[in-house]
Amino acid sequence: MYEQSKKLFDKSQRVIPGGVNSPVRAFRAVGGTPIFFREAKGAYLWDVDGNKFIDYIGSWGPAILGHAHPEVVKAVQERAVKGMSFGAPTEAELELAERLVELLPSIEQVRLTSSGTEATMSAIRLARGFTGRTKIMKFEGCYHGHGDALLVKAGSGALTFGHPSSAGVPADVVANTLVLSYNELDELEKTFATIGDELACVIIEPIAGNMNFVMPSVDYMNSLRALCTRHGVVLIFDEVMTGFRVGLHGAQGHYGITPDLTTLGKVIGGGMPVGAFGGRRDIMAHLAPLGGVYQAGTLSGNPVAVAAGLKTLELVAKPGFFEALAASTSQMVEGVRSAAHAAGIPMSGASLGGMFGLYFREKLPTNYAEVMEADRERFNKYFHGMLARGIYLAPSAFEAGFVSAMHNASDIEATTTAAREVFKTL
Ligand code: HOZ
Repeated sequence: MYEQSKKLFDKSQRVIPGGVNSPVRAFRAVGGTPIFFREAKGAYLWDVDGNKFIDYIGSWGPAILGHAHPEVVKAVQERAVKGMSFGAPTEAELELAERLVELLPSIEQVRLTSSGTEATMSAIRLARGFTGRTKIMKFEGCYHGHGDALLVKAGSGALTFGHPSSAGVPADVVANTLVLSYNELDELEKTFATIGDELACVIIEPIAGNMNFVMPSVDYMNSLRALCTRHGVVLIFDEVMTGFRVGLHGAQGHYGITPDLTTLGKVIGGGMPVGAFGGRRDIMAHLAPLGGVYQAGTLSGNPVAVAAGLKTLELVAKPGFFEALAASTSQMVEGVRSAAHAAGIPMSGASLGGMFGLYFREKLPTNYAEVMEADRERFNKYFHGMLARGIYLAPSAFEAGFVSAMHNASDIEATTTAAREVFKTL
């Protein structure tokens, strides 16, 4: 069934470490051979062996309009023939910046990068430059790209700073990164009471998408905002995943909270490499060339990528877009969850906009420790069962899933039917 993929994977492993350009693609968590894709259109993927799949990864978020949306493709083609990169300002990047400022009122100024990782690294440097403080806080289970200072796991207690979670990251580099439990108010308050005035920033996924999909409580998020304000700490919302995915105004719109800085990526590039960070004007004014915090990029604001992003934002802003997307996403989640229950399998699920999580445990997880309690072995069997029935899910129990505007009622029905069959075998 996957003969060509297997051949390509064997060849790839000779010239690409692990055969992939990003570790989760290697299927290590679920076992088996990664699938090599040939083509994608709308809600569907076709692999090199000719198998067709309904896609619930959507390139890990960007494909909100479905793959190869004709208007996005046209915008890219029209732009590409006029020059692919200038390393100099273009009118299109101004337009994208204006659009982001308009849709996310917390952003007064924004700078474009080429990836979400660059955006989060730069936002942290900026927060440190702005506050003159060194320490930063993040949360267990939140992933903010692979910048050194953020590849850190929790220390032995709330007030112990972290340890590198990757070889090659010196202990010194993460010595100032504090890792707290996600969504645990007591711990947050105690930590702020002790070192709040020493923190440059707190960076958080306001809805976590890298430990599957976890929504913190409203109370927790409001308290986090209030504590940051009281202690002069820059609050960074990492909305690389949630931005223009859970709703037109992101997770910040959902919670009604104004962060000081926001990082973006994925949807704003419409499938091309774009990231961004932006927020309060007084903070952004510390960036070079205005201020002393250096940040740059040859392909930042790349015109072809920006053209894809602008067209995507135009289309997702159409009235009713997110209502329809949210309806099909929750219908799919509900369908799969009920199928599991009917088979006597504990499963919980949640979604917002076009992003969702399903877990093999009775109750929705609220933090990393609870996410870890989900039945991974069962997930792996479920993953392969769904794959064999043409449903392409993230190859890990700890990734959020994504639905596009092109997933129609029969795709959702096919998905729940497949799930019903697979649950009988688990
Ligand atoms: N950062 C993504 C997982 N949360 C994986 C990206 C990729 O493999 O393309």
